[in-house]
Amino acid sequence: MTIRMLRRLILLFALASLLGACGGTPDSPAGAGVPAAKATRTYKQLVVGFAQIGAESGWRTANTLSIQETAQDLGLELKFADGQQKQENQIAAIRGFIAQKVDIIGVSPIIETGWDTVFNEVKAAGIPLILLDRHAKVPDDLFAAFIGSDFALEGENACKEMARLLNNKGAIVELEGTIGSAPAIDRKTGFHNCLKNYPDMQVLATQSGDFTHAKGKTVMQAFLKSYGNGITALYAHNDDMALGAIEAIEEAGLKPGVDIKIVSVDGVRGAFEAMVAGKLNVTVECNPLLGPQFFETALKLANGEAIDKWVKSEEGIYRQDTAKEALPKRAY
Ligand code: GYE
Repeated sequence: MTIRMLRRLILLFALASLLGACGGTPDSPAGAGVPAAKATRTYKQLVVGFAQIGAESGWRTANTLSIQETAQDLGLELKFADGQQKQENQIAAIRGFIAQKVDIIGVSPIIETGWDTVFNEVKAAGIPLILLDRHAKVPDDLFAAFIGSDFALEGENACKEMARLLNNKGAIVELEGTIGSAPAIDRKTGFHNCLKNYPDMQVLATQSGDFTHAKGKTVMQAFLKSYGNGITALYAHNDDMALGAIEAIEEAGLKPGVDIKIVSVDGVRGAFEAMVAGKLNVTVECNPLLGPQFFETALKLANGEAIDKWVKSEEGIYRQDTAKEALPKRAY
């Protein structure tokens, strides 16, 4: 074979392999019996459905914003459903996400019970489920991860703060969150368990204010009517109810934060303003900015990566003395 012939042969070979590379379908396997490697997903290829509770509090508004803004920043497709405080709406939204074949479903269950049927449907559809913020009473195999706070620890911390404010002695009224919800159940349990260490601190009454400002105010009015000056402190399961109660206390001619010491949970801006004004004593932080952790976990699940079953939030405790300095730095 001459050098010329050899050159031609090499050229022909190169051309043939180039044509082969261009002509194949992109999805065709590399060769018979060799499966195509599974591509790693990116955020831009992810479709996530999220069934939110509603808009009952400042915490919830901040939580929704965090989810929507993070989705936008990451460039993923978010299907967002507002449950308007109704479990049946959240269940219908989840069923809609299954029908739309989303990659991942997230839900913040309004109450702990009543989810088994729909969660089983999610499982049967092979879609990973993330519980965001609130957990549900279901078997462990029905959800992939829970992302959120330790509500019982928040209740315990609230009790310790209360003991410090009251010098271990006082009569407390308790504004409970939505009945049957994880934060209401655990914040109550954590608080009451810790109270056993303080025999001179009693809870006079517990009633639900459904986590809203308006109901916090009306229930506090009823507490004041029944117990009047006998109340030395208020424990509210969230800031919004405490802020409503502050109005009721002032309207009754008493000084919130002084005549009635107040400890609440969340750490929203309004609570910091009330602390600066001397009307609220302590807020135990509960972080609503869960968007980044939510989508990070969603992407890992879509790619079959290992994840933690409980992704915990990091939170602090804020008192009046540091409120002024902390206020400008608050993100919600
Ligand atoms: O504390 C309250 C909101 O589930 C942790 O829900 C959340 C709670 C939060 O309505 O303000």
